[in-house]
Amino acid sequence: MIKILILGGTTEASALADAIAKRGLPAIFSYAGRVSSPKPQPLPTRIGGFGGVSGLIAFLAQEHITHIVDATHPFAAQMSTNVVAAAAQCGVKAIAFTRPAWRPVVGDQWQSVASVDEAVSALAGPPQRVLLAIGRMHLAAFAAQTQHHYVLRLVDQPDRPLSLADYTAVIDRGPFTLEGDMALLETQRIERIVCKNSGGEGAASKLTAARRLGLPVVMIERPQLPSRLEAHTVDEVMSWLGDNS
Ligand code: 3Y8
Ligand code: NAP
Repeated sequence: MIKILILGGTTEASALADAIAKRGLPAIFSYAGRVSSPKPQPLPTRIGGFGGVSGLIAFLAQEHITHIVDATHPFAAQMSTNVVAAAAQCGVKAIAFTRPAWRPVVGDQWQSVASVDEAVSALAGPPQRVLLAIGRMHLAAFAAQTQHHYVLRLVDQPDRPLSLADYTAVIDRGPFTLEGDMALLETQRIERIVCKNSGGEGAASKLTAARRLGLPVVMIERPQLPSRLEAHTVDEVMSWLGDNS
């Protein structure tokens, strides 16, 4: 009897959860517990880490999971690495549901960097108003470039002081719109954007807005992931589930 574990936290994961709920397949949706009130899903939902690879393997056994769909974000490298290790050890079938990286088009002024630390070094230079659209987890590194005024886009109101000196926090969750991002860049007088190459639609509007306003973007490229079976559409995942159930 098929039973699916969806590792979520992305637009793609939510779209898949809808399709699986409509098909009436037994499934559990999983969040890491990064934000205070994650989007409700039409499936039984668990929140929090599993406790590394061994914790994940124990969960798969106790819930009789037959298929894992890793629909986490391209930067959720630890979770995706744990999925590959757990599936190999316990024989549960696994697939990643991910989206292609963004590519620059004519008019884009991107500086590609390999990591958050390289993004910090790229900000050396005279004071600017910089939009940090990378969420909350990696902000501390930017305290090394104290000369800038940072505009931060966060999902939740910070519950403790941030380690940056000079910042404005904008509390908002995606998916974002072009008009919303144009307004943000203009009202906050943004001169430069730092973001992750997440791909997908939910975070892409700031790139279109930056192109229109002629703003440079420091683009943090994706971390390396272990090789794995990948799908890019809900239909591909649903047929993989059908073919393998
Ligand atoms: C907790 C669960 C859906 C999913 C929606 C997508 C789109 C909107 C755009 C900017 C970029 C950023 C951030 C972002 C986007 C979607 C997607 C996406 C980027 C939620 C969610 C969870 C998270 C975790 C959160 C991180 C942060 C990253 C904000 C839900 C809303 C910057 C990534 O405060 C924190 O600790 C936030 C942490 C990981 C990255 C970071 O390093 O801080 N996402 N985001 C998931 C969990 O607990 O398991 O409530 O929906 C989901 C979404 N955020 O169903 O429609 O698919 O990517 N999320 C990035 O891409 O750069 C914002 O501001 O322009
Ligand atoms: P990560 O660094 O790869 O994972 C760190 C640990 O968090 C994992 O080892 C695991 O803990 C736990 N975890 C991650 N995703 C989980 C999930 N869906 N369900 C249960 N536990 C999970 O992950 P992250 O970058 O912190 O991302 C956390 C969540 O936010 C994911 O759901 C991801 O899809 C979502 N998200 C992340 C980003 C981003 O920029 N990183 C953007 C949008 C959404 P254990 O080892 O204890 O099992």
